[in-house]
Amino acid sequence: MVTPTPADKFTFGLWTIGYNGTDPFGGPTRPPLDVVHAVEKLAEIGAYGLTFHDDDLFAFGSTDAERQKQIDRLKAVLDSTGLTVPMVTTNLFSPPVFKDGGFTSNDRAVRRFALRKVLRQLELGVELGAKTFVMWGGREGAEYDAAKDVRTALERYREAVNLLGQYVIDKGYDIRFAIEPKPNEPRGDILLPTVGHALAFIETLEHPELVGLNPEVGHEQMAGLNFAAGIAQALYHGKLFHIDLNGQRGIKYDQDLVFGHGDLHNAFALVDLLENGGPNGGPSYEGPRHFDYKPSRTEDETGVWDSAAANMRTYLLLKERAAAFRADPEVQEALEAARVFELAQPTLGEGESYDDLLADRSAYEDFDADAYFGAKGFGFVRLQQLATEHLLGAR
Ligand code: ASC
Ligand code: MN
Ligand code: MN
Ligand code: MN
Repeated sequence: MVTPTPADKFTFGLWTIGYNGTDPFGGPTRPPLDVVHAVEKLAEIGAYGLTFHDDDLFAFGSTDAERQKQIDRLKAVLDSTGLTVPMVTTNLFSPPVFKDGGFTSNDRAVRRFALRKVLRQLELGVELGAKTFVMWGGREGAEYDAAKDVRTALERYREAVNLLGQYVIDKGYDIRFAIEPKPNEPRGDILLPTVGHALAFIETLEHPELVGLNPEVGHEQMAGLNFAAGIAQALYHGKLFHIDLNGQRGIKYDQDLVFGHGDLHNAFALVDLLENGGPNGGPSYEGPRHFDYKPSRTEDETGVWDSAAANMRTYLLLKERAAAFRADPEVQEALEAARVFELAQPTLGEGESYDDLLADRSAYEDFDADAYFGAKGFGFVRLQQLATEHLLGAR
């Protein structure tokens, strides 16, 4: 049950297992990881797919021949292992040309170059069968208020995403876009910093149906937000197109720890939501469970594969615990007592108008607000303790 198989749809970024340990204070602690070896190892440990930025596979500035050679090597190992590429993305953050962003750089030539780089990677993604194209705008932002006209930058962002949407419509491609919010790092402040900001932006697009979200656990937690709650809202709006799972411990730099090596309670709530759909049902997520983590720079290659396996094992353990939580009769009774199911009941009766509500004396004039809940509680703490005991394997 906790042995991953491709049916679990676990995917990894090539940049995750390929992270060589470079951070702002030190260079690499591990040698480069070749893509063929990476895909073979991922297949061995039970993963379903690989994702990548263009520059993860072929270095920025590669000749067409060098680029094609790497694509051919990738295709061959995908064939021999059966691994898939369900998502691709573009690096618009590492090359110095993107130091003020890609789609929203103040410099127009950079913006045009960024769009060409994205279109090229989009073509490759479609060729490899990817269904999602992620856009993480890590450099789209600023350190200084005077340096970036945010409203105009959003207009350029919109122009770029509209162009991409029109492109896939005209070409008839079966691929959708997923915006990945992040509040800061590497920029002091990043545009579309949270799930909520991105949801509002998407509604302004010419083809909002083509664009959803790729929320990352740590990115929302860097903003002090509840990730599982953000995912519930993304699902509610039909915008959970993809997901980046990892671990983060509070409001600090982007840690990209192994999934669960952070707020484990919230990871439990998240897996319960993704796998069981929430106590009152609702739209569900069927896409890949994608890990965007970084094996810590303290680890050697064995540690890299141990950490990759740890992501999947923790997810499956949480899935097992969440199923036991939902199946526990005492939990069902506690949910009932906490009125969690009552929330599914509309506030107005069928066909009831505001006039009917205004005429209902029991709703207001005769409603004793002080007495109503004075003596009785909801029992939310008991419910959370039951969740905690299931999470701990104590029930
Ligand atoms: C992505 C993505 C991120 C960043 C980061 C690069 O595509 O989802 O969070 O790039 O992992 O280091
Ligand atoms: Mn991150
Ligand atoms: Mn990510
Ligand atoms: Mn990341």
